[in-house]
Amino acid sequence: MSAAPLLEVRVPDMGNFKDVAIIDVLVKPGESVEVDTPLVTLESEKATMDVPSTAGGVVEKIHVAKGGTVSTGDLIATVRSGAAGAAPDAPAARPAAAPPPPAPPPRPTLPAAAAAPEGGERPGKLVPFSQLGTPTSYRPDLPAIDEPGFSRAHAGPSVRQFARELGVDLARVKGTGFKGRITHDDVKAFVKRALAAPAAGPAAAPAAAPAAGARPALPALPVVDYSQFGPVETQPLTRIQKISGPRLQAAWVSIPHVTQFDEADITELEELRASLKDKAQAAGVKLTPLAFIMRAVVKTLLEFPRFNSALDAEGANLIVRKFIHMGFAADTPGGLVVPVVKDAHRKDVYELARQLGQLSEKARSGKLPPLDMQGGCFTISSLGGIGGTAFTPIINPPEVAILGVSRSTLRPVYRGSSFVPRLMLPLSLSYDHRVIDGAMAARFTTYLAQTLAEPRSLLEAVL
Ligand code: CAO
Repeated sequence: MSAAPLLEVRVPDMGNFKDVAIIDVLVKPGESVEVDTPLVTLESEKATMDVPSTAGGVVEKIHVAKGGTVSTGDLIATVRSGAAGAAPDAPAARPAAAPPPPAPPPRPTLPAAAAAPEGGERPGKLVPFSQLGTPTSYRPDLPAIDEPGFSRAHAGPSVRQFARELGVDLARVKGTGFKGRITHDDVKAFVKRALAAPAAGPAAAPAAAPAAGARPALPALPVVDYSQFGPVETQPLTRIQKISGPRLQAAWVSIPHVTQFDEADITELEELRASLKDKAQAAGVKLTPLAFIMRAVVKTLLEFPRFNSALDAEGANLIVRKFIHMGFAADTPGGLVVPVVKDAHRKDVYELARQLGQLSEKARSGKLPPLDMQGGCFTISSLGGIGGTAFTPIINPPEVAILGVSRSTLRPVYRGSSFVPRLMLPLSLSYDHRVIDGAMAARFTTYLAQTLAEPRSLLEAVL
């Protein structure tokens, strides 16, 4: 009677993956395995998988070690066949004496959700991160994931996928499974503890749980060495850009922005402005379109006070302001700044124009004091002097809306029974959708457009 045959288990076809890290070896020599028992866990940058045994029997030798790497066809283990579970048709199990085999046929790759039934392991299935759902670190209620620690954690692919979906850092989870392996239940218990932690007090919180209200870390962007593609020069950001950059990013990430586009017929407004411009200039005032637009926005805000409000810190109440301090974006050599015209609702168009000129001048010469940039209720960002047809301005918190103005153009507009040339001004209103809904935003821009289209009212004295 001959000895039971020695069978080889090799790494199945992994497509383009090479030198994939072995993050766990799940069996030892002398242990019994069945067909499909996971032998090792591999993790590349993009996928994680268990390599299942293709033979049933007793593990004779493990040919790889945790921390090493493997590629398709590499020998993982030799298994002395004859024990329960041997599969006569297992494709990758061959007598050890056989010549080096070609890569075994690839198994079909299933989407992660289909491959991982609740509580069970489905080995050998590549699980691309793109199919893993929620970005890993985008959970305000859980600590950020430490990727190296996550890779080292003793857990199978479906548990890893489950943890990724929930944003759980496996490095922090204590495994209660066989040899300390982390199970689905361990991940669930971790999440329950993390969610209960704030109510239970700081002592019960996970070590690195963020403070209440803390923002989740953003997924990291790749660090690129651009010089590998061609000559480069590093230019530091200006002081203003270094300050405003994180604020703009915070606003962009924290506020659900929607932008409502509209256009106003400012043909008559421009005729009126042209008729007043020289006289105003003689009095030392540059009567630009922005002064009229600001006056029209003040009137519109008085009709729609919600746009002049702020959300309180808890996001539960609106603070509706009874004054209008109007910010306007100014392009300066050092970067974008937002001077604020205080009490804009108490100023006529000439006074607004005067303030715009003075504040712009101070901003461009870098002499704008902090007080002149504080207390804004609503901002106008005008690119009309430069060009463009529309854009999506970023809200300037704690404000809840911002008006973008682009360059006016003379266009044929159908009126009555024919086209007539009209000067049309593009408006782009970005608003915080937590505070303002789309219908209200459309009413706001419609009212504003009508106000701009009938400019006489903009010249009324302000009491
Ligand atoms: N359509 C057509 N022409 C316009 C216009 C519009 N919407 N708005 C202004 N103009 C014209 C003006 O009439 C002026 O022409 P004249 O000198 O012949 O009268 C010319 O453009 C320049 O105007 P201005 O820029 O001097 O004055 P302003 O009041 O329109 O704007 C200010 C002042 C400070 C807002 C502007 O200079 C500025 O800095 N704009 C950039 C704002 C910005 O960067 N926004 C982006 C923020 S988000 O990144």
